[in-house]
Amino acid sequence: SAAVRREDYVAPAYWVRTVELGFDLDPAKTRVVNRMQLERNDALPPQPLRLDGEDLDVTRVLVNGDSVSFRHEAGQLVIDSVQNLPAGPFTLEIRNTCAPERNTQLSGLYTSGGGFFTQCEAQGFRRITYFPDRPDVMAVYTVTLRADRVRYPVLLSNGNLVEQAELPDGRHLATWHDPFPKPSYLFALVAADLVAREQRIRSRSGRDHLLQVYVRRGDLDKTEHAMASLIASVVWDEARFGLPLDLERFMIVAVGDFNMGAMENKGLNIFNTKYVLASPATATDEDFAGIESVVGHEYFHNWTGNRITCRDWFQLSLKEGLTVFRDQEFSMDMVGPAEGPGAAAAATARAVKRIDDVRALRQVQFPEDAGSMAHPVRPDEYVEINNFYTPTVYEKGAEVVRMMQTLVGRDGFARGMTLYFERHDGQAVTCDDFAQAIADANPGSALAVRLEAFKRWYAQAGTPRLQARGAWDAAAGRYTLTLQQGEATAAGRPLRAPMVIPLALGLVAADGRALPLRLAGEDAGAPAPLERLVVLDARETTLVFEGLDAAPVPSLLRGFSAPVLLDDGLDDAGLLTLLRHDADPFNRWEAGQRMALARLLAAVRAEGPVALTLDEAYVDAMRALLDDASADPAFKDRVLAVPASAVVAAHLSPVDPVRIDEARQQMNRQLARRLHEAWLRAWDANRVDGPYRPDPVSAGRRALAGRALAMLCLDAQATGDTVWPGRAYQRVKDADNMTEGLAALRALVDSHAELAEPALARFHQRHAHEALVIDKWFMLQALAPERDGRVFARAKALLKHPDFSLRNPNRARSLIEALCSGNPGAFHRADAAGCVFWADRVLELDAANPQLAARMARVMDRWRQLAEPYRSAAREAVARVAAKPDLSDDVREIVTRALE
Ligand code: DPP
Ligand code: ZN
Repeated sequence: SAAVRREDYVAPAYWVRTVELGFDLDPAKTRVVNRMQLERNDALPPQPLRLDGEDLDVTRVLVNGDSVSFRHEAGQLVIDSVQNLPAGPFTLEIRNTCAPERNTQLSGLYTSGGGFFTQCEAQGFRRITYFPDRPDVMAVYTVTLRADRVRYPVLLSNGNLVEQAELPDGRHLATWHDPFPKPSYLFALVAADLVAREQRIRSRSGRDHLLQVYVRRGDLDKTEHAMASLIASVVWDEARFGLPLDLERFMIVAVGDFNMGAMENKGLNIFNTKYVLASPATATDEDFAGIESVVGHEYFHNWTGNRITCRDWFQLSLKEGLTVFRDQEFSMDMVGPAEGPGAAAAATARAVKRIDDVRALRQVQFPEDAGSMAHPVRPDEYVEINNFYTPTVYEKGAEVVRMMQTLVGRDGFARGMTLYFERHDGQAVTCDDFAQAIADANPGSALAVRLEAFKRWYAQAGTPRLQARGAWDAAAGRYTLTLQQGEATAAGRPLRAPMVIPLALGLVAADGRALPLRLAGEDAGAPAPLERLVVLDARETTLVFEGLDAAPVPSLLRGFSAPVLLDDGLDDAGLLTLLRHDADPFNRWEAGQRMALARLLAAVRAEGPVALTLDEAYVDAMRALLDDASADPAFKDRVLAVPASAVVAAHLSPVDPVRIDEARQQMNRQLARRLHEAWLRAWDANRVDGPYRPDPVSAGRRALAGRALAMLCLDAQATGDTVWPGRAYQRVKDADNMTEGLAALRALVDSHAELAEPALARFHQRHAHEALVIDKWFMLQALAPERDGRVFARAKALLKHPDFSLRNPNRARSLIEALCSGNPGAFHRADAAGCVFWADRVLELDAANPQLAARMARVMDRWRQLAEPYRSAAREAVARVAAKPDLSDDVREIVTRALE
């Protein structure tokens, strides 16, 4: 189908006030009776009634009880006879059937593990029944489910349970009523054989609520953390934003086949098992953190997304950017407080969370901004909306909200949220409405006075570049900093207007002192702050700092105060000063990463075979940090991590992924060799005793110990040592938690140790019945550093493993996405076999699950930037996919844009 454009928005011609849905659930043929109360939108001239529908069989259409003639046109059911559609309220009844067991797209109503589940965002409801399937049509739903009592003992839908009854023939029914008007994308139903962990809570406002986490029998012992995360989310949203739980009953249901991470259906969140199930034996520290953040995310949607929703899908970031921001803040507050007692102690741990979020942004969103799918946070057009659930809409969208908070302050932002709900509760609105509310609640703020310019963050694609150059006048004690905004990364876009960039900064002396920041013209007698926020809104800004008694090193963009690519021109000496002394832990980390990046880039750019030799200065700095007993283990782990391939690639043109991979591997081997003694000490110092707990302190220690073990095994490969691989193998056998067991397995696999094979076999045998653990087993093999083509060959062979299935999204991602997008060094090959593999899988997947296929197709977004021979191989593969005649809209949009 054709592209949809944001500027073409028109209000709906008909409103739906109430919906009564009746389901006779049957895997082969489910019967749906859909009775709606409609009203013409009298702001528009009378026009035909159009309802969306996909893969449905319609049996009857009645208006006020009478049959009416209709036709099908472009995926819609159209009733032309406007005279039959009265101006006042009328009833429209549709009877249709659908086939859940044949629904491999996992959009709409489908079966998984013998139960029925739904996924309606963005446009799945039209695969259940005919409806104006757009988010600005909000209705009150009453849903009756009828199904076999034995096979489907649990029958759930949104809202509150109002009736349950036994039926003849071994069937039963349940009726649910959701009092909140909602768009169709928030509809959900579940009918399955499940059990629930339950918890009754009384919220701050004194209301009682029932919280439930539904899983398959046998998984109940893995629901404690999800429940704890849900309770923490309820408490946090009320404390931080004054937003209480508005439902008597809040349900989470886990399902093994799910395209997304989770879905915020009103009162009935449906989750990928990956973000619910966790026990120490099956889930890593990262999984525990992921569950906390996704449970939080979906819960927070209840206000930001459900109570106030999107007018149209171009506004997706209205709910997603804001809700990612909220879940990031939640996770950070769970680590420790931002202000008040305990804040100083929590600062580094909070910074580690920020570092992880920024790492993800740079690894995934920055490349998106620089590739064929680059789009603004609020896109202007789409062919398939599912393709726009992107890191730009989510993660960059969250950065935009974060900048608003930075510009108006934490309290000012909370006031803005309050005004947003005062104005728009119960409505479907736009990103403009949100920004306006935050600005209006903070008149005179740096945001309010530049609101129109600030909103370019919603409108312009690409990552803005910012260049900073300083000039030091020792005699005058004056430092002049010139900041210039360059062009953004998005390929082929017109020159953009300057962005509003909040720049948090400090100045650090070579001896480590934080220097006072007195701008020229300010009172020399008054105390000057040690950190400032400067708002850049012009192409060029000059800042003059006076009264300095030492040459400063600029520490810019502290805490990553804006999502830009900064070039500050700092040399090793400056970076070392920041790494050692910066008061901002984020920028300390950044300085260490920048030093590593410079060395990788030099090695990749040099002529001839890649030959990276780490210099003493860098090795000494890393050793000093590793041996610094006062430094936080999680922080050390993040500094010692070699920058990701995508981060290195962002600075290269053309991009040779194999050279990048080679340089990264050499760097890891040298860090392993040269810091051998320090890794031994880190291993010894970071043992975690006692029962497993996923708290950030023990997780940080495990992360660093895991890295030390990986380094010791890597070095053992070079020296012939067998002790460390032996220890790792022992740990695979008897670790009492998945974090340590998996880290040990990875240490063996990544170092290509001989013990990797038996370790993989043992691990598989031990966890054969835990699908989420077997996903890890596949993924770890697909992500191993390539050596002589062995990793690629193994990944290809794993396609035929009896546990592999393309139909299960988690499993497909764990092998295919991991190899194609997570392991560029193995995927890109001179013989083009990686690209052939990719094209085959995308075509295979597209026939069953276009959404998932389109996700995999994104691997080739940046093929144009590749060096030869990888570029030609990639182009050929993309062209082959594009040439397939009956491609889904999803994949077609991705490959067409890639070839444009
Ligand atoms: N399930 C997705 C999310 O929560 C889409 N809303 O972000
Ligand atoms: Zn979301």
